[in-house]
Amino acid sequence: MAEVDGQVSEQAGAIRVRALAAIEGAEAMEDLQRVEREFTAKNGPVGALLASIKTAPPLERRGIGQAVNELKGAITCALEQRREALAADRLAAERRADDFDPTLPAASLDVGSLHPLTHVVRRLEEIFTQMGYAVLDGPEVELEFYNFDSLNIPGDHPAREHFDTFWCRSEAPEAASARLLMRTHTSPVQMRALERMELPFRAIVPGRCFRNETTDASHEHTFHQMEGLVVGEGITVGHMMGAMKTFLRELFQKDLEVRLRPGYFPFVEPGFELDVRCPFCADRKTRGCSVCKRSTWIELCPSGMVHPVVLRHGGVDPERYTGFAFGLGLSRLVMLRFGIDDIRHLLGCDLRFLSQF
Ligand code: FA5
Repeated sequence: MAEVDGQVSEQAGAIRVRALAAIEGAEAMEDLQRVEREFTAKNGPVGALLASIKTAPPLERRGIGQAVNELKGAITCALEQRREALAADRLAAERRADDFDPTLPAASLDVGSLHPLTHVVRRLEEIFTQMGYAVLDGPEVELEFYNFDSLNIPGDHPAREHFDTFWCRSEAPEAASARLLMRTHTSPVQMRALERMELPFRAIVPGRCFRNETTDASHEHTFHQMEGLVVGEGITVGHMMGAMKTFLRELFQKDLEVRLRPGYFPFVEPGFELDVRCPFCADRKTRGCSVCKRSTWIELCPSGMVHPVVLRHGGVDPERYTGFAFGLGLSRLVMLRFGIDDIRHLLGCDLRFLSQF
């Protein structure tokens, strides 16, 4: 062990005696904090001793470092013991006080809870990962190319009118399709997945979308969707129906009928509207309720077989591979699951609403 310079060791001993006496003499937490600051601050006595290392001969430096560490350890230990003793004294004094009533209920803690959207997203992720799906993410500020063009919706396509878009302003002039927008749906992640994922694959994409729409009880400018995409050899509409039935059975804990109606989206062919038998009145004798507007069916999501043009844009050979995609209205599914009658509650940040979950 390196030899400690006698003077340093004397100084360390003196600081230790002073520090321990000051700690022992602290009558309250505030005094103890002051003593702690005084001795452990960089410009305090321990700090000064440590700084002397810089000017000490090389052979003595290790010894000085060791002496300072021991000193720090002794001070920390004494501080800790005094802190515990003061806390115990304070508690004992409170218990002795006349107004201490141990039968009073404890002060309530404000405990947070999960947002209803988080509940449903976590459950859906659990269900779909059990079915072998990957959970993907994509940018909310998206390129026009991914949101529209790559999905077979070029600039002059009338389907663009369906998506009321928030465009991002930019100082620099952009090339066509390099313009930025707030994604209007989770479908752009379809193209990003096709570009990156190894085939075959199954994926879901829960996420926020934005539309420049007038809001009402079932429309928000900011809402959630969950995209689903499965691509491989021999994938058919039958596989899509199977996946939807399975996830609905898991989510609602009962077998629910689904049906397809024709639907149109430029990035699927054929395209469908997928409906589900209303989970709230399917079992009852009197069919129809306010949730399904007395029809016993609820519109669940648009869906379809991925258009060959989209597969080609993603570098996938449509002669060999097929796939299905769906775009679940997640916000509306959450409303259905928890009986919420106005979508604006979801992102309204009202604690009276949120604390119910
Ligand atoms: C689409 O967004 C397509 N990308 C869905 C798709 C994916 C089709 C894959 C085919 C294949 P649509 O605009 O219909 O489709 O929106 C899908 C769902 O999002 C709707 O059924 C609805 O539940 C929800 N949604 C749409 N706009 C809003 C809004 N303003 N507020 C709340 N939910 C909305």
